[in-house]
Amino acid sequence: MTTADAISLEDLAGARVGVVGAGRTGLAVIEALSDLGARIHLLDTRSDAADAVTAPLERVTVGDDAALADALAQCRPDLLIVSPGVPATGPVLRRAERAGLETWSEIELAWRLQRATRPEVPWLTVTGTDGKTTTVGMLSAMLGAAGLRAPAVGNIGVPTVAVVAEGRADALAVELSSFQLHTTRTLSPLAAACLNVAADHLDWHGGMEAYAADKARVYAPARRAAVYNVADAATLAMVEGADVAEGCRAIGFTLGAPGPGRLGLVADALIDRAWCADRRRAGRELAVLADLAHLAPGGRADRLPAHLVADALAAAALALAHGALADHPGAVAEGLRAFAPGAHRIATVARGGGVTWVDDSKATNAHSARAALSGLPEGSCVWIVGGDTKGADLRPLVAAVRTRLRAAVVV
Ligand code: UMA
Repeated sequence: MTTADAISLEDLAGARVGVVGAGRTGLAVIEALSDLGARIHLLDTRSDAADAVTAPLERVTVGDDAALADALAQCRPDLLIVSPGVPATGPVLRRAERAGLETWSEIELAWRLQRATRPEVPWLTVTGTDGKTTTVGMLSAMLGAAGLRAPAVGNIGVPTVAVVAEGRADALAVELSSFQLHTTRTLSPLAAACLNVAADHLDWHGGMEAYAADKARVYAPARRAAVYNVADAATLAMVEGADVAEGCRAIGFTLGAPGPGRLGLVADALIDRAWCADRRRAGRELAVLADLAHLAPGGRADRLPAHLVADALAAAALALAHGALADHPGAVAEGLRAFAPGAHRIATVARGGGVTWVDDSKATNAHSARAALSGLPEGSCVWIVGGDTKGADLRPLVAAVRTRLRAAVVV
């Protein structure tokens, strides 16, 4: 990839910008570019792409990505903005790289727009193989409990650039996928977290190393906090190798008792020993497991899947980086109580006769699907599951969860 410093936002007026993909991301990008006065060339493999778009643009529709790469060479844009679905190893990005064509993600555009319009609005960013969506939802709820308008945006399904263009948020809780990070260059979040790294999207990135390298981009350059998972050494290694801003702190979260500089769990309490004044000697209680009980099977805090507690600790570590929480000590607990997970994600949809029906048909990988069932007793679950395997081997997952299942409905 090229470095993304040659073109600035001001240069976009009158510039030729190629937009690849007219999904949720591409449509939001087109709208923002149109406001900036760019000349838009939309490239997609679908002929009905962007039918509803009213902004003036030139459409290029071709049969496959190889033809898309050829079309790109013909329209010779000054800048390319790619949708997250466009693979790093595919012909479009390969061709752009060979041609030295500057390439941004929608996130890169959104961040530049943020800096140009309301630079005081901080971003708190979350990546990781599992738990991103839950964590940004919890983070948004905690910031909301402190009185901030802080929507959850990004890979969660809400294009960030659209929310930035509206200009109404006080802070953003941004879920970032490795796809989005791959072509993001100048982002500097207030606080950033990588929750964990397991094999996922290997076909898109071309291997585990490339996938992890894109995930690690989340930390560069974080300004106040780089949050890592104590149980996943790869995330700490990412923080240690990251080019964070001067004064940025590394903060760990753990399901064990936290030492200084960490958030963790002591009995049923979520404890902060990173942000509180007395962190060298003691910690402070942020919330208790009962604040998460509504997320557990049967509403029982003792059946809470461990990964949800980890997500809550990561969200708290990020939220506390925002100064607003200093004046609202109860915001972490209040946010957790207010948090409701999205549909189709580890959602208990029915219960009866000792059987729990769990809808996890939006599980985006085997690892998170496995975590979803960890809190259930043996033989008690009808599991509605689906998604794209994205090159992963599902056999270990099936072996690990089969004893918990009564049946599976595979979508
Ligand atoms: N297209 C091409 N050529 C390509 C790839 C795509 O022409 O090589 C075109 C398709 O024809 C289609 C459009 O691009 O018209 C679709 O673009 P897209 O696949 O990038 O999807 P979007 O609708 O823009 O949705 C994206 C994210 N999708 C992916 O990362 C694949 C959504 O994450 C995200 O919610 C949305 O942006 C808003 O930011 C989904 C996802 O599965 C939920 N993410 C992965 C995950 O969580 O594991 C990373």
